[in-house]
Amino acid sequence: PRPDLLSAAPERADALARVRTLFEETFGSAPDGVFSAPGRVNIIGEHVDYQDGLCLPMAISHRCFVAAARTSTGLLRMRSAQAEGVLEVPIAELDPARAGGWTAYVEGVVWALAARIAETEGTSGAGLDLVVDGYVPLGAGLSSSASLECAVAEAVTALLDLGTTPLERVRACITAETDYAGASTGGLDQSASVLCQAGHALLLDCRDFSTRPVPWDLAGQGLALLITDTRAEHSHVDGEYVARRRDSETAARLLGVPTLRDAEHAGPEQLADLLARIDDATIRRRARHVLTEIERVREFDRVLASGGVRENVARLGELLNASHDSLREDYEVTVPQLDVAVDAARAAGAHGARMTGGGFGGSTIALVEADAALDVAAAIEAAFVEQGLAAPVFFLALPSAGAGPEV
Ligand code: GAF
Repeated sequence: PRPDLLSAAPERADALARVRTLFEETFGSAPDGVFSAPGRVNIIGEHVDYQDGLCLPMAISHRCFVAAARTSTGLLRMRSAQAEGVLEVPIAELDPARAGGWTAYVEGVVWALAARIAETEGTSGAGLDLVVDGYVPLGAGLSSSASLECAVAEAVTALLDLGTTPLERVRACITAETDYAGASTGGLDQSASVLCQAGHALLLDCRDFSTRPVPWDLAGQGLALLITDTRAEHSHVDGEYVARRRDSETAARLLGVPTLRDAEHAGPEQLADLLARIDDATIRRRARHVLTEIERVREFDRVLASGGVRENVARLGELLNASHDSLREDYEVTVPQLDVAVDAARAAGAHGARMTGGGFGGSTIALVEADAALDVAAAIEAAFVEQGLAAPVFFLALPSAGAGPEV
């Protein structure tokens, strides 16, 4: 085994020191506070959030850190450890039409909270200086943009005394992503980044964003969730994600329901009858993915509640596999890198493996025996070499806390 195959998130203390130092170098004084929010993996429940479905994400240990101070300049001044220069915009002039690059995810959150800021601050001309430092790999399907939005929402709420609830912050971050940054996503990522709890997965009902923490102690049961960042970069602003979303909306329309979540069916026979009402074969397959995926989340949750991961590892693995196969065949959002990683993990003895996140690149997860994680990673790496693909990066998914202030 090669322990160096597994990458780790930086030590929290080092990350804090780095973002504080960059803030002082940039703005000449210490920040009022540092805030952070995690990336996520979705364990199961993929491409169902925008159809009011059920998802089961968990926060990972990679986080975005934001050092911030309140000012009286009326300006939003922003610097990133991952980009050049300090960018600034008067808060009163924030406008989706000017959105571009990484600052859209910062501006969008402040813009989404503008009414709240006006209520609290009136026209007092409050401003914010922010330095962001993200450790969630970009474009890896691990929600780097949500981690940035959610860390900013924590900072804005705390420093401007907005008193928002966690759910209001989730909604502000979703608005930032969809209406300001222009990525028409479904809310899974922002909900996970704000609401996840350490040691738990989060059962998320996207109908109303209600949640229930689900104990998820893999390490205590000799198991691990291996993340493979395939390094095939993806983006949600691109056409394919939007096209799938449109297909699912078409399916709901053809079935005469507001969302596919409303297309209730009691079992496989009723599901077949329901799907037979859709003539277009592609739209029918899209609907089949969403409807069966929601059922898989229900079953995953039931199985977990009935006795934990270890006792049910075979069935949970089957559900992960079925989720991936449905995303590959019916929803068509995988790419060769994702399929190679999943196939290699399964062949190397993983209980189950699937892509996680939006697809078209990004990452996979594999449920493995803890003492086999390195061997599974090595097998995936070897498969990538054999296929002439760029080397992937491996992490363990350790269930971490949601967004909040750093002490
Ligand atoms: C991306 C989106 F941002 C989420 O809203 C969700 O649709 C996911 O893809 C697929 O489950 O992460």
